[in-house]
Amino acid sequence: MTHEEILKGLYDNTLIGNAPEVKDLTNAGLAEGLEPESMLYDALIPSLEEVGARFERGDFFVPEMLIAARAMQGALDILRPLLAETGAQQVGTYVMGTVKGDVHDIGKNLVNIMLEGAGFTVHDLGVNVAPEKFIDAINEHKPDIVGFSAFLTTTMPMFKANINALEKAGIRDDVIVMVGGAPVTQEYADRVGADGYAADASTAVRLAKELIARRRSAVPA
Ligand code: B1M
Repeated sequence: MTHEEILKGLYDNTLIGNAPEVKDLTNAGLAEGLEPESMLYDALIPSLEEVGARFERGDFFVPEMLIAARAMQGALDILRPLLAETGAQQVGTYVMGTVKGDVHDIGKNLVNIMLEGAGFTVHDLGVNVAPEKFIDAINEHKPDIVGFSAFLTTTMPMFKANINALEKAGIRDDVIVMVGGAPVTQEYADRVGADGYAADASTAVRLAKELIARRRSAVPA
């Protein structure tokens, strides 16, 4: 199979949620020397974008979105160690979760993989994470950064609720707050008082490093 055929197969089979075929094609891609990043950004993510577009048009329903997501997760399980394999030095600690009311996790998981690859220790709290759970995890792990993911316009207000909870617990200034997720914008992040926003996983990693460096240089030795 050519690289183009594998990428097209990954796109088409993710779209219809054919998880076994997506797994086989991911393995075939690796065997044929395709870059993991290429499979991700040239096939798997565009396919999920098309799933979302079809859902919006009413051509797909929740079950179709779910099986497409499962097919994507299968590929991510195979690609995860390769995407994270950089041998980078430990650069910081990150607590991450999808906010309360929201069960989307593929984008969050991808950010986690890239953070781990860049040398972060990541404590992933999963999905539908209540503010108290973020606070407990911050108290336990003392991270440099806490990351809130939201993928629905109806769950984005949880950013503010989480930040309010951090303030109430007296730990807002102890941690950098980053936010992200498909509907989030820089303007929204600024409005809720987050310290950083990134539109995708690689920008999230770059920004996380920058924010930590800025904070460390601001603290007197
Ligand atoms: Co849902 N869903 N979904 N869904 N779903 C969306 C998000 C939607 C945009 C589809 C659409 O209408 N076009 C839409 C939201 C509309 C809106 O609010 N604006 C939507 C809806 C409406 C819903 C339901 C309400 C449907 C229903 O029940 N009627 C429901 C809600 C459930 C809930 O959470 N309470 C629902 C359910 C689901 C499934 C469970 C079926 C499934 C999720 C499975 C899973 O995640 N395990 C699902 C899926 C698969 C999608 C789409 C198709 C794909 C999401 C995805 O994984 N994208 C999605 C359409 C779309 O996004 N185009 C959609 C790929 C992923 C790599 O990208 O998530 O953007 P993304 O992550 C990026 C960046 O956002 C960023 O980096 C990531 C990697 O580059 N990023 C961060 C993420 N977190 C970050 C954190 C950071 C920084 C960057 O710092 C902390």
